[in-house]
Amino acid sequence: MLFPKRRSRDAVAWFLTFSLLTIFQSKVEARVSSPVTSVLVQWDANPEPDIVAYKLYRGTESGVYSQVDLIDEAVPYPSHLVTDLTLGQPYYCVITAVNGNGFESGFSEEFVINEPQGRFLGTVEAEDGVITEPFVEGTDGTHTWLESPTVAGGSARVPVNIHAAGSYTIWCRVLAPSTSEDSWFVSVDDGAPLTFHVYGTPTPDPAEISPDWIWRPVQTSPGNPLTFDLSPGEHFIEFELREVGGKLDRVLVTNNADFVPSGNLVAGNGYLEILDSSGGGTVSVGSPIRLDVEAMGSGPILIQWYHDGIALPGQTSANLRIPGATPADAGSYVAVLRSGTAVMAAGPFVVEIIDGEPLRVDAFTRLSDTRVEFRTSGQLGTQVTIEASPDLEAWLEIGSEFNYDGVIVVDDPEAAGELQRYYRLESLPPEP
Ligand SMILES: [Ca+2]
Ligand SMILES: [Ca+2]
Repeated sequence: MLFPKRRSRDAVAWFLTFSLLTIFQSKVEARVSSPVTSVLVQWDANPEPDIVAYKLYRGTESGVYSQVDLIDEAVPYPSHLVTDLTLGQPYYCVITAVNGNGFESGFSEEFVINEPQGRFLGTVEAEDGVITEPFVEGTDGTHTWLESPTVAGGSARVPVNIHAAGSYTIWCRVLAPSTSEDSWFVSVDDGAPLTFHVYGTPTPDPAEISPDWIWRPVQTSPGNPLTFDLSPGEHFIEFELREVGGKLDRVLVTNNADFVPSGNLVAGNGYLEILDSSGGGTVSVGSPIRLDVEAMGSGPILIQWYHDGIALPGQTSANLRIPGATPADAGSYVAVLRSGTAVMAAGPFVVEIIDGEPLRVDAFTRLSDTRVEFRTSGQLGTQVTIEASPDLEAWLEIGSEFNYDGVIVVDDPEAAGELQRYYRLESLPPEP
């Protein structure tokens, strides 16, 4: 990656090797009112000998950098912990290098840190909220819930932490065995209270009424969950019991409209689910490799892609993209996902690279010893056999090389002293 030069004799000439950054979300703290996060950014050193510092610019809008961190050292493997980021807020960043004369380079290519990946799901126990009477805790020894056995009312103010801006559905695990104990008032962030009938209507079909604990979304008509636009940070959902007898166990928020909770789901800080993954198969040389994984976690999801067991720098999003495939990109890919205490792997995605162009010799060189070099195009990633002949009649195989990059070198000692020598190359298709 090349960077713009400044028009000054003393200017920093610029990185040749700034590769895109490996980004690790190193820690996540949850404060009551403003959860923050830190991201470790690493980059390749500027190879010039007189670099003394780097600057990392960032802002919440692309191209607009409102904050700058000075990294006052130039080490072989520079890195910087960017702190005080709002959870789930993407930051647009560039890096510059500064030399001993105080000259600063142009900007690196812009990159994004702290970008939320995937879908989010959070659960919280109703009884962990701020409770006012006549709500009281009920328990069967295993589970605990909120109820008002004799008189309606009371409130439970339940905090939820949101890691990514989006449109959220609120699900509740409730026991509502009759139409006279199946409704709550619900408000989000002190908004106007909504009437939440568990079955979506005050007069449900009797067949809908469940004698067991069930998950139901906050809805105003059957099968039409309400959605709430929530920003990253802490929000409050408040419940007030509208009818005596209903029981409220836990609350779940998710920006995955397709998610339907079931059973005794407790997400805690370690819920991670791979929703979908795709990619792999046969890719032509020069075509893009695309591998995708979609996941849902109880917190921010961190992703690292691996190729044959080696972590790929910068491939930390849900969508791996390699713009022009080469034979070296063939192999097995895995995405490792983390959310809170949960770790999961997606894949392996097996990628085979094929080159449909016929093999062609573009240039031929006799090296200073007895070796010969062919510069070829087409059929990258195949095995190529090389035969030699003094007279176009008697052919002898002198080598068989894997064609990684089009340059094929083979030793031909019998060519020494010969005035004429003929060669032919044949590509063998990969084993099926
Ligand atoms: Ca009712
Ligand atoms: Ca509970």
